[in-house]
Amino acid sequence: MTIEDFKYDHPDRDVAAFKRAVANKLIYAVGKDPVAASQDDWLHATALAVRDQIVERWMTTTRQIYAQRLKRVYYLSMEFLIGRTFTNALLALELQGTVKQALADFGVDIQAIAEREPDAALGNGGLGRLAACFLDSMATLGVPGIGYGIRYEYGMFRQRIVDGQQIETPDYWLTRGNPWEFQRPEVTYRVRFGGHVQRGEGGAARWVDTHDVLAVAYDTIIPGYGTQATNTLRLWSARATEEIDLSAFNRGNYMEAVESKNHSENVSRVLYPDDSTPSGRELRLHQEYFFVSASVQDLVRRYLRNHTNFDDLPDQVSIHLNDTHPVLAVPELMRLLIDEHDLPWDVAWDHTQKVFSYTNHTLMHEALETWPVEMFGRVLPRHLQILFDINARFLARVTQTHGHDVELMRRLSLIDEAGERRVRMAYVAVLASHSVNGVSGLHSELMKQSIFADFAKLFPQRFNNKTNGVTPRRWLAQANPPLAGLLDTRIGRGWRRDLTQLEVLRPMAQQPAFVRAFRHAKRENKLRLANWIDEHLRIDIDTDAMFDVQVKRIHEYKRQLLNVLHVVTRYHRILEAPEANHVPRVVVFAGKAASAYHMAKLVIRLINDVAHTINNDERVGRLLKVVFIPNYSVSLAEMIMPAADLSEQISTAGTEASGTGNMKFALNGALTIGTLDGANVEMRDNVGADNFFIFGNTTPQVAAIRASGYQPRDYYESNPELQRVLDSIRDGMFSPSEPSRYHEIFDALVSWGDHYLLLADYASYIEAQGRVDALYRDADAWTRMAILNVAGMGAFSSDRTIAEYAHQIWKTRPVALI
Ligand code: HBZ
Repeated sequence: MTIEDFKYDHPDRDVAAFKRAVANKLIYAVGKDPVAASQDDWLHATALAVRDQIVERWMTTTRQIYAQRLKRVYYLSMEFLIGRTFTNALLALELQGTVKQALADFGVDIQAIAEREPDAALGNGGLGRLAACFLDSMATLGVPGIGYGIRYEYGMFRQRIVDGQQIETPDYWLTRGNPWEFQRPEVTYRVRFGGHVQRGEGGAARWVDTHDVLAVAYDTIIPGYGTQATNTLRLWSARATEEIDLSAFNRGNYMEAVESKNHSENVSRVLYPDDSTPSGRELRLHQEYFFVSASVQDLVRRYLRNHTNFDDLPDQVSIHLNDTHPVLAVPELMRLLIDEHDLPWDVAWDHTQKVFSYTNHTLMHEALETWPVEMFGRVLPRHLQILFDINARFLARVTQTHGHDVELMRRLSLIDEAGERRVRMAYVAVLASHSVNGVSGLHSELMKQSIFADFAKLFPQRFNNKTNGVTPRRWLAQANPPLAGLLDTRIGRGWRRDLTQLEVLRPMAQQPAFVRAFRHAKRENKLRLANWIDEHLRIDIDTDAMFDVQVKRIHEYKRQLLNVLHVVTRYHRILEAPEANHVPRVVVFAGKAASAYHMAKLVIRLINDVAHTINNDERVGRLLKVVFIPNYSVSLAEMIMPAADLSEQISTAGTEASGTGNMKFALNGALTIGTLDGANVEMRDNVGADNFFIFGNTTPQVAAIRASGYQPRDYYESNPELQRVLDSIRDGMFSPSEPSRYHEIFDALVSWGDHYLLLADYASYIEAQGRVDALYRDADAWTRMAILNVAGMGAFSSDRTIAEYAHQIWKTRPVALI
C-alpha cells in the first residue's frame, strides 16, 4: 500500500474531503506512514483535522467580540474537569457521521480511537465539572467568556483498588501530546513571589527582591453547539525565568541552577486532590497566586489594547471567582491599578467591586479557605498590605454605621484573630464582589443564614441564587445515544439547545409504544455497562436487575456508608428468607477519596469487602451484586449514568450545596432516592413529588436533632435490623481475616456521635428503598415515572444557569455572528 492509496475518493464529498484531511495530518503533522500508524496516531491525526474546522470559527468569534466592543467574562477556576474532547468536538460540529465513515474507509474504528483519548482530569469533582459545563454553555449561548486556570501536568490521581483498598498513582495525561491545545510562548507573564515592600516617593509601594516564575499560556478551543461561536480556555504553565538559572550557574553550581529551575516549575505540576479540606500547603498558595496573577495581567493588557484609561473597565470586564481559590485576583487587580497604573485607592476599589462576582460551593466550616497571615505575608507581602488596607477601611465604615461593636468587628474582619491569625478568603470574596451566589435554592438561603449571616445583613442585595445545571450536549447527546436517538425521532433535535423542550414528553409517558421504546434505550445502556463490568472486573451482572448507582467523591457527608448499611440490610434479609420475593439489584459505587482522608478510604475498603463477600455467596445468587468501579472519571460517568435505574443522592440535609450528578442521572432516565438537600429539592419540585423518592430528616430537623443532643446509640438499640447490620460489620462478617477492621466505623456511628446522622435517617431510608422495590416490580409504572423525570429536567441545563449569570450578574451581551 502506498500513501496515495489512502487518499482515494469516497462518493460522499464531505467524507472524501475529510479523508484527505486526516491522511494529510497523519503524514505531515504526525509524521506517520498510514500503514504503520497506531490507534493513537489515527486519533491524533483525526483530532487535528477536526480542530482545523473549529479554528476559523474561533478567529471569527474573537474578531467579532473586539469589533462589537463586547464585555468579556473571565471565569477564574483552579479546576476544569473537561474529560475527553474528541467526541465532544465532533458533536459540536455535527461531524460524527462523516468522521465515522472516513475512518471506517481507512479500516479504523471511531469508537476504538475515541476511547484512547485520556481524560483531561484537571479537577476534583462537582466544582471542576461545573466549570467545564459552563464553558460549553457560554460558547453555545455566544457569551464572550474566557476560562482561566492551570495546566496541571498531573491531573486527578489514578485510583487503583488493590486488596480492596485505594492506591493512588500519578496521572500524567500529556504523555502522548495534546492535540487540542495551542502553546502561546509569546503570551508569557512574570509572576512574582516573596521579597519585600519598599516605600518610594509619596509613599508609593515598590515590591522588590522577588523570586519570579513565568506563566506561559496554552489555549484550548471551546466550540459552541449549533453556532459559530467559539470560546477559549486559557491555562497557564510555569516556566523558570532565565535569571534563576544564570545566577546559580555563574556561581558555578550547575545542579543548584537546575534544581531551582525545577522548583519554580513545580507550581503547575499537580492538582491538589482534596475536594473539601483546604491543603494549607505553601505550594497551593503559590498555585493560586500564579494563575490569577497571569490571568489578571492578561485581561488588563487586553483591555488596554483599545483603552487609554480605566474608566470603562467595569463595562468591559467581569471577573468571576469559582469558589475562593482565585480570590487573590482581588488584591492583584488592586495592586496593578494602584501601584502600576497610579489610580487612587477609591477609584480602584470601586472598579474592583463592579468587576468581581463570586460563587460559593460549600457551607462546611472546615472547607472554608484561610491562610496564616505569617505565610501570606512571606509569599505575598504587598497583597497582605492591600488586604489589611481593605479591611481597615471596611471596618471603619462599619463603625460609622453600626457604632463601635467589637464583637461585630471580630466576626466581620477579613482576619481571623482567634489563635494564629489567618486571612479569611471567603470574606475577601464577599466584600470585593457585587454579587455572591450559592448553587441551589436551599444552599443560597442557608449561606445567608450561616457562614455569611453578618455580611448578608450589611449587603442584602449582593446575595443571590444560581441553581447549577449540566450541559445536555455531553450528558445526554453524547453519553446516551440510544435515548438521544429516541428523543430525536419523537420530539426533534431542538432539545440540545433548548432543554425545556423535554416538557413535551410528559403526555408521552402514557403512550405504551413510547414507554417500550424508552425502556429499550435504557436496556441498551445497561447492557453496555454490564459488558464493561464483565470485561474489566469479571463480575457477571443481570441486566434485568435494578441498577442502583452512587458515583461521586467519597465523603462522610455524602453518606456512601448509609448506602452500605442498606446493602447489608438486603443481604441479611436474603439470607434470612432466600425464597422470598426479593427484587434483584446491582448496587454500583465509584469515587475517589482524598489521599489523606482516612475515613473515606476505610469506606472504600468496606464497600469492596462487602462486594467480595456478597458476590461470592452462592445463597445470594442474582438477587444482589455489589460493584465498585475503580478510577471514576468523566468518561466513566458518561457510561455509568445512562445505565442507572436508581440514583442515590443521600447526603445529610443541609450539606450538599447542590449536586450535579443528581441532574445527570435524572436527565438520563433514572429515578432518584434522595434527601431534601441541595438541588434535589428543586428537582423534586420540577418532576413532581410523586415521581421522586424522598426520605430522611430535613435541614431544620437535622439542626433540631443536633441541638437537642443527638444520641445515635438510641437508634442502634431500638432498631433490631439496624443493630444486626452494624454488629455484622463490627464483628468481621465482611473482614473475616481481620475481624476488627471496621471497629472504627462502628464506633464513629454508634459511640462517637455519628456526625452526619446516618442512624437517624436509616429507618426512613430503608422504608423508601422498599417503595423503590415495589415500583420496580411494575416495569411500565417505573418507566412512566422515569419518562416524567426526564420531562421535568428542562430547567437543569447549564444553558439556563449561564443565561441567568449573563443577564443578572455579568450583564454581558452575546456575540452576533453572521
Ligand atoms: O461543587 C461541589 C459541591 O460539593 C456540590 O454540591 C456542587 O454541586 C458543586 C458545583 O457547585 N464542590 C466541589 O466539588 N468542591 C471541590 O471540588 C473542591 C476542590 C478544591 C477545594 C475545595 C473544594 O480546595
